[in-house]
Amino acid sequence: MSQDINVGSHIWVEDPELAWIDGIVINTNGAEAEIQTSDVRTVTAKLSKLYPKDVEAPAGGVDDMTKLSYLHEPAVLYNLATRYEINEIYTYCGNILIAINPFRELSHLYDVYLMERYKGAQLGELKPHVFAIADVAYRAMINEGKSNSIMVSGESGAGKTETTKMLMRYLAYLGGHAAAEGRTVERKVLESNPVLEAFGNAKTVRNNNSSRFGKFVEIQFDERGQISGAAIRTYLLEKSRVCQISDPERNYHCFYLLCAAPLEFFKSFQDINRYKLGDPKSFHYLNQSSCYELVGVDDAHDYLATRKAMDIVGISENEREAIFRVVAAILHLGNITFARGEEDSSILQDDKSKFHLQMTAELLMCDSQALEVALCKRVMITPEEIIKRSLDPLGATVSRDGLAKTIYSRLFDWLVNKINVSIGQDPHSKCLIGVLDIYGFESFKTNSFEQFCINFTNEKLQQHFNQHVFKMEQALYKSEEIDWSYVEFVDNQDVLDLIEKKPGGIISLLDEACMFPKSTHETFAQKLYQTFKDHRRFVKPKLARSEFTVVHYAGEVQYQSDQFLDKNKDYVVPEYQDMLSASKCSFVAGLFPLLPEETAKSGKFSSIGSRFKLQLQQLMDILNSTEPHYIRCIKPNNELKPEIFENVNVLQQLRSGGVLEAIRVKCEGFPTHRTFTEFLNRFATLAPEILEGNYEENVACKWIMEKMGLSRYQMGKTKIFLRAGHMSELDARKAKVLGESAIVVQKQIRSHL
Ligand code: AD9
Ligand code: MG
Repeated sequence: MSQDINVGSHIWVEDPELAWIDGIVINTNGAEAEIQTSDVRTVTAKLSKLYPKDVEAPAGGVDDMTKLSYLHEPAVLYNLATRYEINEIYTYCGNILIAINPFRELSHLYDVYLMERYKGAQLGELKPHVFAIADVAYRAMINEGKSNSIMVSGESGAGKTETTKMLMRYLAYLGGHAAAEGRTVERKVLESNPVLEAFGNAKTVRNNNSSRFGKFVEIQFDERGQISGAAIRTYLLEKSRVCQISDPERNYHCFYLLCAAPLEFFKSFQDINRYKLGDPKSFHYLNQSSCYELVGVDDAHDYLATRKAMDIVGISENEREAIFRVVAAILHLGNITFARGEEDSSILQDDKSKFHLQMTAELLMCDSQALEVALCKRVMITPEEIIKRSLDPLGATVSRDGLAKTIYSRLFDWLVNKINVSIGQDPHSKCLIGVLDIYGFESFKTNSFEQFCINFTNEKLQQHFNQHVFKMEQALYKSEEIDWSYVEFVDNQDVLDLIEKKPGGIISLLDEACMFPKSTHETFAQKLYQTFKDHRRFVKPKLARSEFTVVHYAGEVQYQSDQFLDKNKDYVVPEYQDMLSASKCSFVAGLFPLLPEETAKSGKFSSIGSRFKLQLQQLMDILNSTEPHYIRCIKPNNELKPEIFENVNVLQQLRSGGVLEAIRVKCEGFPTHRTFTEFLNRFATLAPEILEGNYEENVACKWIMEKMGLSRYQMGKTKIFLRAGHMSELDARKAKVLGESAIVVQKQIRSHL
């Protein structure tokens, strides 16, 4: 870059606060330049670190990064910031959509009128939009008979879930049964969102409506392009939130909804007295934080809305009643406290605890005596004998929380399953569009097993993105022998090996540790230190006894291993299992189906990490069989407020989402390629004369491009490679030619009549 920069040049220079700031070079001295910045400071910087600024850039920015005259980091950032300022929250980068959270209602952006406009429009013809991406996926599916997927990613609060809902709404609009009323498939698909949000979302410091689970919605279509079924898969619900929250976060929305349930509604069902709820402040699972209400959210209203949505997705009145009864039971369960009994045993602390125990048992319709014993005692099976051991108060509390988490996660799984059964799968569907809304990369002060799994997911998705955008492009260019200077990118296969290789990866070692009774998190960490001491993606932090650092594609993350073993064990205490499967409420009993004798007795632990790895592999298999589309959501600030665009923050997200790398590849490369035959089938109308001559296919392709005045394309061995913008230009010209010939035909017909 630097050779074009002289005194008077408009440039971008690095800035610790703004990431980049524009300025004018006022002096140069060898390899250094003196710059006057636009906020009137004088700074010096290396010439090689400066980037030219496009002074003729359009005032409102460009809607596709590939249209930028200078394509570099500051230009990309400035373009996004400029657009954000005028509420243009969507920008393309080739065919990747970047969506910046407006943190304000932009309802005009999502109305039916706009949906109609995007229907069938070419990508780039209208302003960038989520509808446009959904439309491309839908058209590609219809025209090519191939499944598509749309992957929405970004950090917490970036807008993934909102974006996903827009995508689903648009797909329901395209593939809906216009004339039909009532519980259509698409209506059920859409109404599954508020239901899952009520039970799987919570306020966190990063997002007032944070999804605490990952979600892949597979929408199936029939041969006419109508929605014929759907399947929702969810990943790793954050169970710990049920019994542990920190200020100013909240527990899952459903708890507050139920506490706020309108009285008159309850009276008609005579439930209020049975639930004994009322003030959320009186429940331990809710009062660990001082946040109970959300600004702009009316829990009572949402309670009714959730029940209505539950009805639409096919959850019966009896089931709804049972679901909220279980939710209430969990709140009461959390209020049972223990005191020290004889020796190391524990007893219920006071009358209040007795009352809550009674309430829990009543609501779960199980035996209160059995519940008390199950909470305070544990049966140990050794090869020699069966021992009944008392738990101390701390042990009983841990046991209580374990029960709450198990019941809640079974309830959530039940909801997902019920919704799937109710929507129904179409066994004849050949095409689907998958929409993925999954947690983005996380790096906090303390990172535990959850962050480990989340970041593992992101490594997998990043590899998919890499493979798609980079490897496939490059392999193709290579095989077609076209002129292409290779773009470097960091592959992350080595991190994936570190995490998931079997045997020997972190997950395998964790499973081994969980199976060995004497393991502690410290022995587990020692094993990691030994095994990976020379791995370039693994670091043992100085003075660490049980922490370990993984060098992820998006940065280093230090994990605290102390809860890894516990969190990896998916194990339901047999006493709980027996007690709940004997519940007089068929719904509760159904959440705990009796296990085959051997599984129950073997006490073999099931590994959450390994199961998650398998689930993720299945997800990747589906994604790999589809044509992918990517939406990268960006959170412009951590205050969750409109009009604030934090450069450094945004840049970090562009980097960790692979956007900056993709920009380089997309723009330096050839975003569109077609075989000569495909190209001629599509565009021969632009040069009818070639049909008369006996041209080689590649010559004919060239002819068309030259006739249209397009250059900088490349001819491969079997394909023509187009630069960004070529395809839409050709399509537009074709549409014009076809329009003109249609008018001629119409005129001829009219003159005949
Ligand atoms: V998390 O990983 O589940 O914690 P998401 O899903 O990325 O996160 P979400 O979609 O929930 O974020 O968006 C956060 C909030 O931003 C929403 O509750 C809205 O208040 C706001 N938001 C996001 N996208 C839009 C939008 N397109 N228009 C208006 C939006 N507001
Ligand atoms: Mg979300």
